[in-house]
Amino acid sequence: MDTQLARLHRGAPPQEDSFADNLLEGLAKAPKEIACKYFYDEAGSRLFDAICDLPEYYQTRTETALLARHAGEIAALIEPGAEIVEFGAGSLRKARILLDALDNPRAYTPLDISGDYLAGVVQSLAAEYPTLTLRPMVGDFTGPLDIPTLPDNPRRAGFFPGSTIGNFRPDTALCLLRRMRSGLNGGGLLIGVDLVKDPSRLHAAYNDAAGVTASFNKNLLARANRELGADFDLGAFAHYAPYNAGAQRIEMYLVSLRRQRVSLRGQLFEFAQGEPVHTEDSHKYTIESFREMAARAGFNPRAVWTDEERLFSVHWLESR
Ligand code: AVJ
Repeated sequence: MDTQLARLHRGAPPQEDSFADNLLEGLAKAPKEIACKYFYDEAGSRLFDAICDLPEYYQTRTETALLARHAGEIAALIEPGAEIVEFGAGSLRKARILLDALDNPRAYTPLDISGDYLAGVVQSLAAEYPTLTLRPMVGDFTGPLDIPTLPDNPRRAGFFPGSTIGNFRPDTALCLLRRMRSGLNGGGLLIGVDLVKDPSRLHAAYNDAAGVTASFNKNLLARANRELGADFDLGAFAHYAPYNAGAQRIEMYLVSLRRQRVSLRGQLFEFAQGEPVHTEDSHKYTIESFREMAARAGFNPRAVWTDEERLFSVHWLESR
């Protein structure tokens, strides 16, 4: 399917092929790390869906409710006939809420590193939205964005829900927002951002009682075993996800419970007892701090919607 999909970056292989490279590189670093974009293979995506349904994980249901509640207002801001560019084809549920509310959307252009995932998205939407042009593009949206313009040059609107922006360090997030802004050709960006709140609430969301987030984290090791023939002992690593209040972010690690050696593609990697592997950051913002960053990226922060408890925010940023 990959070969039939348009590529976001000419010549570059889809990022799903580079898990091995990232792992070999990241495990040779001190401190060790694995990039969080590799969580989402089929098993990982299923685990993430399970996270979204957890009682402790307020983000998905809060954002979905915000989108549904304010869909009319959002549609008016986006204007009729728009091309929606989604950065990372995430939940079809959110995309549908948006597409259903919009006045005569012209095209839906989901960008994702997984060609298989995009194929499924297109298949689900094609029959439902017969007049919508579907333009899936496989590639890493953190790279250059060369999205060809449609012949009738519709106005673009970016869609970046799920607080994925929180996975990037603030300086990188700023660069990414700048890039998105230029890729949108003057169109605005609808973006979901998780908010700073009581640390115990944040802690619970990443340390759920059922252990789903722990399985999600350890899926990186399981994936390495499945795809690359590594021999990680999943029982010999602990999920550890503290809230760093100074940096306003959740940090996720896999911590080696004993001194051990893991073999991967003919290389041996040593883990000391207690040694962490960093797997994810999830930055939290205040409404004000996020609007400030968006302004520094060249956007004009317009509307913002939040829930009664101020758990999550959805922002409409205009280009200026
Ligand atoms: C999808 C990146 C928003 O940071 O909350 C969930 C991923 N990691 N539980 C997040 C995640 C652990 C999630 N994002």
